[in-house]
Amino acid sequence: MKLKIVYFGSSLAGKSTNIKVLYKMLKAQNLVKGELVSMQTDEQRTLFMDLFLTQMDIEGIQLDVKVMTTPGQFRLHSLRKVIMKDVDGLVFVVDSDSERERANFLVLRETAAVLKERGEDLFNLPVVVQYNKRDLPNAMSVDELESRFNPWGTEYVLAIATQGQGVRETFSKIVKTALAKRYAKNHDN
Ligand SMILES: Nc1nc2c(ncn2[C@@H]2O[C@H](COP(=O)(O)OP(=O)(O)OP(=O)(O)O)[C@@H](O)[C@H]2O)c(=O)[nH]1
Ligand SMILES: [Mg+2]
Repeated sequence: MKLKIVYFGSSLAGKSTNIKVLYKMLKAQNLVKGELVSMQTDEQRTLFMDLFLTQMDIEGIQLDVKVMTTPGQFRLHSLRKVIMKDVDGLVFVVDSDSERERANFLVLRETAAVLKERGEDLFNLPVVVQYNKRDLPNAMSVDELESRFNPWGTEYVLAIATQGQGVRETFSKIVKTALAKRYAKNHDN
């Protein structure tokens, strides 16, 4: 079975950090296939995407998961649309920095629009919300973040991606949620 998981969120929210840390963790367990591909500008901002493939065996069923990030910079709208093709599950990486509140909101709105252009409804897709940068002194409270950035009422994970905290948990949750949705889809006729 194949799954495509996309991490989205505002620029600098920590998407690439999540993917890099996750790649390392999974590689140490021999669960990745090939290299981590990252394309970034000189300022370390994602220009196109980050991508890697994992292969795992769950109860005898082989699961291939393609993990990707979108580029957060606003001008890269058309790339985000391409990357969302056939997505099975999304991780919304939210920057807890109170100064990034508007950036988080704008990316949520834009992602909904990008998916709508593809005929998909962001609010009906499997999503896990990750509140990243919990180490920042000016981090917004979880209650505030929940009321603004979790319109799905879905599970959330608190993370400090730079320290690896919450990274694996986020990934496990989205794989589980996306698989459950896929299973339900295949059995509802
Ligand atoms: N303090 C803190 N910094 C973090 C955390 N996660 C990521 N960062 C830092 O935030 C900056 C941006 O992280 P990236 O992972 O490159 O952000 P991105 O979402 O990929 O950004 P774009 O590629 O522009 O969309 C880097 O300097 C990271 O080291 C965290 O949990 N806490
Ligand atoms: Mg990036």
